[in-house]
Amino acid sequence: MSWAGIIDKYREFLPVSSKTPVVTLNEGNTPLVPSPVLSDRLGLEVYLKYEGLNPTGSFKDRGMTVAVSKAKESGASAIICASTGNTSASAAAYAARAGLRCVVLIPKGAVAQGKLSQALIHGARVIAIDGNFDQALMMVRRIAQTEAITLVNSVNPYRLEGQKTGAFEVCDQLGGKAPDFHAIPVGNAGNISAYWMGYGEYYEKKIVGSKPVMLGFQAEGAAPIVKKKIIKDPRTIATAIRIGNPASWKSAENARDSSGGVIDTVTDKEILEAYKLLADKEGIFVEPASAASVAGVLKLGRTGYFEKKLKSMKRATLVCVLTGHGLKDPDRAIASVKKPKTVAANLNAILKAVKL
Ligand code: AN7
Repeated sequence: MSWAGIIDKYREFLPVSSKTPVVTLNEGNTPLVPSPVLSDRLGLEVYLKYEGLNPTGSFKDRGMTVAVSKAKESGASAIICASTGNTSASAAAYAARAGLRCVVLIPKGAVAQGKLSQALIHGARVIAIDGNFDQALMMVRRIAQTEAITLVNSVNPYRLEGQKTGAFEVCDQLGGKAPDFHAIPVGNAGNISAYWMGYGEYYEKKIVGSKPVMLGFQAEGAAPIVKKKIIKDPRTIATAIRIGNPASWKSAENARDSSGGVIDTVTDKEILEAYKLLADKEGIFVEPASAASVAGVLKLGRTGYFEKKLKSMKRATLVCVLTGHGLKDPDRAIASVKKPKTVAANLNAILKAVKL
């Protein structure tokens, strides 16, 4: 078998041993797709790391295979997480495969349908709280302290260990080079921290000769890191990143500052424009949160950021992580387009409607 998941592929970089029971759905190995439209607009060589093609449709599977394998190794019988949706979908699937019970806390009414259906169909016990993600995270942290249940949010270090393999793959796919720029949406800030860790490890081991400039993007109404304060009531249509007090706040700042990068905001309007652009011009369907990385680099492009930064770099490469699949949030897609027209079942009416 050629690909058996990220633990099999990157074992030497991960905290596993021959005794660890590997719980995998063959996550990882996602395509790095060239983006002609963004390359043209930005004057860079742009690639899209399509993480929506992981087994449960988001990047969360990379961290979850490690967290759930380690939970099983430690003899746990149950896992718990708070989630804006994707973590719960992934936790539920890996728990099902591992034979563990799974409990998830979600903010009521703020999780996209695709994600909710995943958590439920995999048999997780789903509790909606009358509150937001930050409150849900606080609750599960408390529960995991006193109850016999393993927390699998990204405060569990095994999650970031698994997620750092995204950076390894990008470098491997670029032929043993790190990109010059790495753009990524920021919610709870685990993924930007994990990528920075991954690039750092490949650099330390001299597998690559440089590290990228890290570019993180938060939604305008949910941008605690940019605004340097906790947002009590975060708001954005990108529900995945509707987070006001990120768990990995400090390490995200470290990734930004050590790499000479930026963490900036994008408006919901900019997110939706990038979402449509990817679908219309590149044939790639992502959920709104994922489009934040693309919205962000387009914004930086408009302000001349790359030209200023690039004086010395020729043919610079930029990788945007597309964190989740568009099918996660079908309601948003339907709300963003014209509804299909119904016509009589006859050829004339159909041809008239098609307007060839
Ligand atoms: C599609 O599922 O926090 O900055 O509970 O689902 O590592 O949090 C999801 C986050 C970006 C932000 N894109 O990543 C959850 C959750 C998508 C996401 C993020 C999330 P982090």
